Amino acid sequence: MKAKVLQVLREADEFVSGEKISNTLSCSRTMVWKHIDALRKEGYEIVAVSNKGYKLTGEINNVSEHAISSRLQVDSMFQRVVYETVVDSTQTIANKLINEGIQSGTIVVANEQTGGKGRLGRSWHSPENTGVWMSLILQPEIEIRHAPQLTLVMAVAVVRAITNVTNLEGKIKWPNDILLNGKKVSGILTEMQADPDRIKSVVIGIGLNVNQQEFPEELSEIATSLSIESRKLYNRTEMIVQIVKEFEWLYQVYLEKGFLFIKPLWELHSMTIGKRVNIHTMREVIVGIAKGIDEDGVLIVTDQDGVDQRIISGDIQFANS
Ligand code: BT5
Repeated sequence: MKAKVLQVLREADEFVSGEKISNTLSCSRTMVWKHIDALRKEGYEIVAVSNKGYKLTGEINNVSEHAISSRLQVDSMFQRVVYETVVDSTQTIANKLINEGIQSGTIVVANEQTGGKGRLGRSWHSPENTGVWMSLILQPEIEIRHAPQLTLVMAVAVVRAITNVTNLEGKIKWPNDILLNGKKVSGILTEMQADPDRIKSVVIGIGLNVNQQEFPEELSEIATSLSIESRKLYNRTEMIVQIVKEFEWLYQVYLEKGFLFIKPLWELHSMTIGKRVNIHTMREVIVGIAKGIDEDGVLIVTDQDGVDQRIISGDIQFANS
C-alpha cells in the first residue's frame, strides 16, 4: 500500500488531496497519512499544504550520500559525504569527525537538526525534509585572523547557487545572512579549531530554507524559504551540489589569489553597503553608514563623528534613513 501511495504521488505532477488518494486506493485518510509519514522517514520528500494536499517533490530528496557524491565532480575537493537523518547539529558532528582524525574535504548533511546552531549560542530552526543543513570541513592554510573571510566566500557561493537553481536573487547582509525580499533565507556559521598561531580546521555550516511553507511564529516575520518566494518546490540535492560546486571554485580563487578577488563579487551581491546601520557588537552599538568591506573582509562603518570604524563581527540593523 505504501508503494501505491508513492505511485499516486509520482504520477500526479501536482498536489493530490488526501481524500483523492484515499478514494483511489480505497483506504482511510488516516492510513494515507501513515504511509506518507513512513515514506518521509525513508527519505522521500513529500510536502503537505493545507487545502491542497501532498506533493512528492521529485524523486528526490532522497538526499543521500550517494545522491550527493555521485553528482560532485570526480576531482572534487570534497570526496566524502556523511549523511544523517537526524542530528543535533551538523557542526557538532563535523567537529567530532575532526577530533577522530577526519581531514579536509568532508561534507556533513542532515535531513533534520534538533539543536541547529546560529552564532553566539542562538538556535537555527531546522525541520525535517525541508532545508539544506550542512557543514563543510576544511583545513585552509590561512592566518587565523582571516578565517571570517570564509563566511563571506561562502555567502557568495550560496547566493550564486540560489540563482543557478531558482533564478531568485539573494542579497547578502553582512556578515552571514542571505535575504530574499528582506527576509532571511540562509545563514552561515563558521567555526574553527586552532592552535595559538595556526588554524587546525574550519567548519562552515550552511542553513538554507528550501521547501518550507511556513515558519514558527517567532520566525514568521523574519524568515522565508525559496519555495515561499517562488511558489515552487526544489530538489535539495541539487541545491547542495550547487552550493558545493560554487564554493569550490571560489575557495580555490580565494586560496590562490586572496580575498581581494572575492571582494567585488561579494560587493555585487551585498545589500549592506551605503546603508544607515546600527551595528551591535559584543561591546557597543555603533551608529553610522556602512562604507564597505576592506581587503580583509572587515566591515567599515563611518560613525556619527565621521570616524571609520572597523567591525570584525556583529549584527546589523538597518536604520530608517
Ligand atoms: C546564523 O546565525 O544565521 C547561522 C545559521 C547556521 C545554520 C547551519 S545549519 C547547518 C549547520 N549546523 C548548525 O547547527 N548550524 C549550521 P545567526 O546570524 O546567529 O542567526 C540566528 C538567528 O536567525 C536566530 O536567532 C533566529 O532569529 C533566526 N533563525 C533561526 N532559524 C532560522 C531559519 N530556519 N530561517 C531564518 N532565520 C532563522
